[in-house]
Amino acid sequence: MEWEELIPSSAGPPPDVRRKPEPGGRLARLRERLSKSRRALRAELSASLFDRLDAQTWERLEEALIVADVGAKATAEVVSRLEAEVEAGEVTGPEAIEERLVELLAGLAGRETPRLELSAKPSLVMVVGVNGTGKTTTIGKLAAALRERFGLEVIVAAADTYRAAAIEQLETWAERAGTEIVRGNQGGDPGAVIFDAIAAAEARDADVVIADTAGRLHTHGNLMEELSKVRRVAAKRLDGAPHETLIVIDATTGQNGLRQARAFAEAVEVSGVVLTKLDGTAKGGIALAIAGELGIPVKLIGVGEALEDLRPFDAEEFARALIAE
Ligand SMILES: Nc1nc2c(ncn2[C@@H]2O[C@H](COP(=O)(O)OP(=O)(O)OP(=O)(O)O)[C@@H](O)[C@H]2O)c(=O)[nH]1
Ligand SMILES: [Mg+2]
Repeated sequence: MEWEELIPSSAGPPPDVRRKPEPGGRLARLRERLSKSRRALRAELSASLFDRLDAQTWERLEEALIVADVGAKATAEVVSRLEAEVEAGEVTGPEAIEERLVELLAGLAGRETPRLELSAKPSLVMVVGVNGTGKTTTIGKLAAALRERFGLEVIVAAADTYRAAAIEQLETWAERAGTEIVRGNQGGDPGAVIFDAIAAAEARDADVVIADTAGRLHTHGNLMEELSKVRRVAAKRLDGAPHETLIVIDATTGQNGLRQARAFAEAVEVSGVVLTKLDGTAKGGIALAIAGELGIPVKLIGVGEALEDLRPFDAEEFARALIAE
């Protein structure tokens, strides 16, 4: 999926947009980034798995999907459906079976194309999540993509006033992304920083404010309450804000990530998931199951530590990158 599909803007990208072609193509690069998950799947799902079809075939497929963290329920659904279709003669031949598997896996993530809602000016994007999941890094990458691909003026708000060095870290990313930063003082009120950032965006006619927030454990009641308070402050200050609330989940934490997302969704209305560190895990299958489990779409995925390692999530492309030879 292209960035332009994730963020449809009537104006379209500016003419001077810097398009970096991906060496070998997008799918090839995604495959390479997901190589750990691919390898884990391939261990079971060898090229010849669908050459001979018996009970063992389906067991091995099930095993492979479970190992890749597609989740027990989703795996059972996909495998029994595929088996039934094959037995009914609706799908025949190894290649067609593999193709149908890709389709069924992609279908787990739902049929709707995910969108980032940034049509208001300014729009506020709040980024939340447990400590160390990749919030600040994602903000840097997203700010760069919005600026470079859409010509949007972005202001990042250093509303993680809690962790030492958090402000400096965001400053470094803002510099890399070429965006402005609004900062408060360490230990200060995060709501006030967002308040100031919105005012700055209005004054400068900027398009998007992206607010970093302190990492917090989803089990920590006081901190979750603070987050919903920050959200209320933003909502009062700016119509419709926050326009997006993205929860950042570290893919390597597997099913625990689902628990985190549920708790955050209770405290603040979460509009999308960013799944990070997919390059460092064999559990990439969670990207496909997460939307069905949570009812919240995955909108972006992180596949590395560099500025360009964030991409719109496309379930079919993702399933293909995981499965297809
Ligand atoms: N491999 C890989 N590493 C990532 C990705 N996203 C973030 N990281 C790394 O994860 C670590 C934590 O990232 P941060 O952006 O600081 O995470 P955070 O959620 O802001 O952390 P706190 O502010 O402490 O809660 C850093 O070392 C990042 O480079 C990714 O997609 N892939
Ligand atoms: Mg951070």
